[in-house]
Amino acid sequence: MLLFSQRSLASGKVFRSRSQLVGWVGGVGFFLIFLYLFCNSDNIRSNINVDEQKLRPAPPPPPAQTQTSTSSRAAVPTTSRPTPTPASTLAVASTSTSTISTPTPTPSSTKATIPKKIWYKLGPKGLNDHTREWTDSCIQNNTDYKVEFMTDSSAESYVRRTFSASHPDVVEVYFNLTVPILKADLLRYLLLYSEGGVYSDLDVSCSATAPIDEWIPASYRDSDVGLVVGWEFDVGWGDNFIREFATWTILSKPGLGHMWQVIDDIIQFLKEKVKEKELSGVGDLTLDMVGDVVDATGPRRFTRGVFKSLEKQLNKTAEEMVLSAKELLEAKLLGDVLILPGYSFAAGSNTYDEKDKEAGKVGEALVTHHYAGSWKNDKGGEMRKR
Ligand SMILES: *[C@@H]1O[C@H](CO)[C@@H](O)[C@H](O)[C@H]1NC(C)=O
Ligand SMILES: *[C@@H]1O[C@H](CO)[C@@H](O)[C@H](O)[C@H]1NC(C)=O
Ligand SMILES: CC(=O)N[C@H]1CO[C@H](CO)[C@@H](O)[C@@H]1O
Repeated sequence: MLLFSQRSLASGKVFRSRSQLVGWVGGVGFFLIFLYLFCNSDNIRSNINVDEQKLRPAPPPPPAQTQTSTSSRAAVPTTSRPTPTPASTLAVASTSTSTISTPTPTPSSTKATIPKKIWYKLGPKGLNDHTREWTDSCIQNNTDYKVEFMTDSSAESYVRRTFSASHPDVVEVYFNLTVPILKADLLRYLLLYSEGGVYSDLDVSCSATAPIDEWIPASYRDSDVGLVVGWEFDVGWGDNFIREFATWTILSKPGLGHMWQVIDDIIQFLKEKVKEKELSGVGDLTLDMVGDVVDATGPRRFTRGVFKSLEKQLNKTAEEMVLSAKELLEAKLLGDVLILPGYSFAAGSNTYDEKDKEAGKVGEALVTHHYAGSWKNDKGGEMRKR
């Protein structure tokens, strides 16, 4: 606005009469008011949305603490990095999958901050030397964070305790599911939805120089940040691939509508698969039947769900939001979702220009994902002994 009026003055118009001056000033005033309303219509809209969200009931109550598990040994991890999927296969990248269920009432975000708690999920074999070292790096460099290692059984108790009253269908799906990776994916979204905090896979190590409290850049610490995600693939792949958020590390406030969207989409997807394959329940689903895990419950499911939820919150299309948040060298806030650049959580799968590196525009890796992928067997992970 200031810039605009200075420019008008700078143009050095000469007014021959007072009425001409008044008329000109009035016209400019009108135009400025119009311009202001036009520019702010988005803000006005999102404020309305936020207020609507605040009127909605609270999320399920947080569960009581579960026990911390002791660990045993597991196989030495193998490393294999995924590559992004060509965009041509993804008609659904941005648009919604059909949602049959009625939307679950959830607030979009609360005034609360992201809880200082790190969540891990152990497989039946517990930790090994590698995962112990990696999880230690996060725990020891963030001593003010509580840490909880969920086990198969503590996770089931937690899901039952937390969601039985409000979402019995979710509990039923969780208990029936047998494929470990599908269960583990669903669990992380359920934990982040009900409890919030930092979810981390066991094969992730943390920077020793950037504590979690500093992962949100200083310029955003006063903003309403509900969810912090990092691009898994963003820079160095051209344009013809699907952008997705890493799910090995996610930070969230509890009760986010974005997270519920992801959960709801997964429940619908699994139920539809059961119908399509004419099974008796989700317990009969195998890894083969669900197709690509990345799409079913993993990073692309998560990314689509978050953008679908943001579409409703911000009245923008996923495409325009992705375009505004791609090839990031700095964090970008969309609504209450803070998207970190590829180098933050996935330095190994993003490549940057030398000149950007030299100019110091490429920041440090906050976490390193070691791609141990214990779920990458034909059963989708370590099976529990029944
Ligand atoms: C869960 O399993 C029970 C018992 O097999 C079955 O009756 C029910 O339909 C299943 N529910 C889902 C959602 O798969
Ligand atoms: C959302 O945006 C579209 C186009 O940008 C506009 O036509 C529509 O009226 C908007 N809806 C709301 C609820 O603001
Ligand atoms: C500053 C700090 O606490 N650094 C620790 C980060 O984690 C590594 C691995 O556990 C430790 O060796 C550092 O001392």
